[in-house]
Amino acid sequence: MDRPDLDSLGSVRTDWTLEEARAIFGLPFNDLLHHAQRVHRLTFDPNRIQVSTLLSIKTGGCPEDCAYCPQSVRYETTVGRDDLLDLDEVKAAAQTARRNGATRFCMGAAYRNPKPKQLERIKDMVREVRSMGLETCATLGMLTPGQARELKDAGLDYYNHNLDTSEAFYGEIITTRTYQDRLETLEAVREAGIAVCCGGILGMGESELDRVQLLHTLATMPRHPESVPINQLVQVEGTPLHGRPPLDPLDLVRTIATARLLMPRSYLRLSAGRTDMDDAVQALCFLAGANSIFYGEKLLTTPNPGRSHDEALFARLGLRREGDAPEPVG
Ligand code: SAM
Ligand code: DTB
Ligand code: SF4
Repeated sequence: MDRPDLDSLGSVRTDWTLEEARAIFGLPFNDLLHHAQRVHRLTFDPNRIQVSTLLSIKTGGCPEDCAYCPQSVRYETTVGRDDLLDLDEVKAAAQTARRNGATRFCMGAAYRNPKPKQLERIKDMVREVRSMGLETCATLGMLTPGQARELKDAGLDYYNHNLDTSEAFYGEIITTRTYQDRLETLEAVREAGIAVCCGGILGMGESELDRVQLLHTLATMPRHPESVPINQLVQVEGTPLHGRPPLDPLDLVRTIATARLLMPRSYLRLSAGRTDMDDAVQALCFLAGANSIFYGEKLLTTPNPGRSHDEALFARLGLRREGDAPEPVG
């Protein structure tokens, strides 16, 4: 197996071989964490966490068949079907998010792809949120190159579009759009000059190799995504993936550490699934290089640890939010 020179880890490379990625993933846990934390410190303040807030601007009724998702029309879940929110509702939610210390506001819609009229309204939301001094992010499904340019012109900073898993496992999870469709949307986003937020989900029944392949695909893109969300599957009753065996928390930590080494300058977001993780596991994820979370009581449709819980955790770990003033000295 190609074994990378561990002391040279830390430079940005897009030519990783799959064997190198596997070798990193398979390191003894303590070596892996040591190098991940060492490399993390080359770029980032290890005690700072970026905080984003999510809002579902269009919930439920999605025609796609993503087997993890409670918003698909194909599965019977408790998620209803709402219309696209009004601009005022989005504005109010963004104001609350900003007051609570978020620096980025991410708007999610249960679309396969946005229609022209929907995109017009979403562009107004982007302009409004940006004028409030927040970074903007959206996740709306597939985009054409023209739609990506329109969003960029409206002031969109980030677009979230996940590969979710390896190309090999993908067909077990989604049949209504292909891996290639996803890569094309990501290319359109990159070409438009919007920062890319792209990651995946762990705990869907994928193998260790699938996890390494997902990271390898991300780390061999012509440019690494600026932001990489690592979600733990939130098991929702009524979805096909409900009842999957739970993810081993150490596998989550190992995946984050590998992502940190393969993509040294990307933000790694410990995304969905934190309500099922205890604080010690989250602390290990931060040690492995995770440096962003979603803040607030809710993700899109499922719960997230409350603000007071996260503030207490940050205090216990001596972590500070990006954008907050540094600790006074003396
Ligand atoms: N509909 C758009 C799309 O799929 O591209 C945007 C919203 S979709 C809910 C955004 C991402 O949320 C998905 O790609 C998936 O990675 C993540 N997600 C959805 N349901 C999840 C679940 N139950 N557990 C973990 N992550 C989930
Ligand atoms: C991402 O990777 N995770 C977020 C965000 N991007 C849009 C979504 C998580 C959704 C979890 C299930 C739900 O709340 O519906
Ligand atoms: Fe629709 Fe997105 Fe859910 Fe898939 S993940 S069913 S595309 S909302």
